[in-house]
Amino acid sequence: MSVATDPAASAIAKGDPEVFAALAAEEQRQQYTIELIASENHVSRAVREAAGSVFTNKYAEGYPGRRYYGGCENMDRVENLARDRLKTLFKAEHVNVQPHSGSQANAAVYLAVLKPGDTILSLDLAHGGHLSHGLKVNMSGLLYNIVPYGVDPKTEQFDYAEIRRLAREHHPKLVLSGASAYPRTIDFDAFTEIAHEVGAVHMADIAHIAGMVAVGLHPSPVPSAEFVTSTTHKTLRGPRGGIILCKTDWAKKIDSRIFPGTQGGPLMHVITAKAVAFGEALRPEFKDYQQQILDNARALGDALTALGNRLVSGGTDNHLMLIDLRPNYPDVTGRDAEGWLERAAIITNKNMIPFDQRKPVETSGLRIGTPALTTRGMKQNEMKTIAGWFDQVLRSRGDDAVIERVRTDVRDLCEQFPLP
Ligand code: DSN
Repeated sequence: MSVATDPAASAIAKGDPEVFAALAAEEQRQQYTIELIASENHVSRAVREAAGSVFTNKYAEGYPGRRYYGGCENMDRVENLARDRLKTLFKAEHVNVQPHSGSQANAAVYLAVLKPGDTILSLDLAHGGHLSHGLKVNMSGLLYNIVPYGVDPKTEQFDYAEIRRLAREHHPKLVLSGASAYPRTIDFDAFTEIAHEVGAVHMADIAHIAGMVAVGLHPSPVPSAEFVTSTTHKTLRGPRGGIILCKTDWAKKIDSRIFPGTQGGPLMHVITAKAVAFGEALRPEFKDYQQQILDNARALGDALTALGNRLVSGGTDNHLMLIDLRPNYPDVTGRDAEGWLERAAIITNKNMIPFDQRKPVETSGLRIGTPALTTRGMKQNEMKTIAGWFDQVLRSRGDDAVIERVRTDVRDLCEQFPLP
């Protein structure tokens, strides 16, 4: 059994066989599946070591130099390293590395800027937005008045004139840019201009594209936006978690909205892993990695298009694409496609496409992306092969024999590209 965790050396294997069985099975699953979920990645051994380290044992409420517990000398060291590296990476004035997640980071910005009932202008979830940007049953939608913008029906891209019109009409206090399913370059400067024109602040959530922004392969919102939030585990390839970057004027307020505003003790083992990941992202190889993500996305998109697929907005500028299943596979829903592909060891997620007529549990689209496969060392040739398998599974409408054959081929390919 080729699992990364050696059973002979594993304390879990010795003391808790039930949990070890799940862990070993997950390592096998990750090794032998093609991970196309655009928001997932495989972190380095160093990041995993940090996330599983003794830093998990410690309370360190507060910030470096101002803690509410004794024994925090090494907590300060590692949090300062994470902060300094993150500031360098994004050329930010102030950073906070304590948010437990992207949603926590977003909540802290809302609480710093807004009062309940204030208006946020943000991307509609059905057009590629995120639940923490205003879903009715999320704290963002429960506490604030959400005015959604969508994409243009023809281009399926942002129409900045329309976003400006909405801002002038509704006078938001916060204009939110950023998305979880938008395949095109975002003009963050245009969002800042729109926000400032109506006296609002601009918050950019770059969770998906943070890796590309860090290396200059996507325009950065950091110079113009008051706030930039992100997760650390997508293209940035760190541990699961969140971060906030902001202008110096907002530093004190933001820090206080994280602790004690919305969180207690920081997850110091995760902050340690963030420090390691930011260190990795500062190395020149990280830019090569981001470029390869983009090259792979382009190759995958081109291969799928050559097979007759329609990509929302006609293509991709970043790491992800949205496939409109309707033209090539009539009557196949995103839910069907996700399920059949999973049986063939190709992992994707169903996703609404703009103006989707189907329900969110069904959908007419699939979202796929290349960060995880690129980490394993796959390149353009593998993307072409994967596009072919994708098409065979969907065209066969989940035929058992086709799925079995593709599953075997996927296993052979994965064998050649071990996890980090
Ligand atoms: N759930 C993430 C995604 O898949 O895009 C966003 O938080």
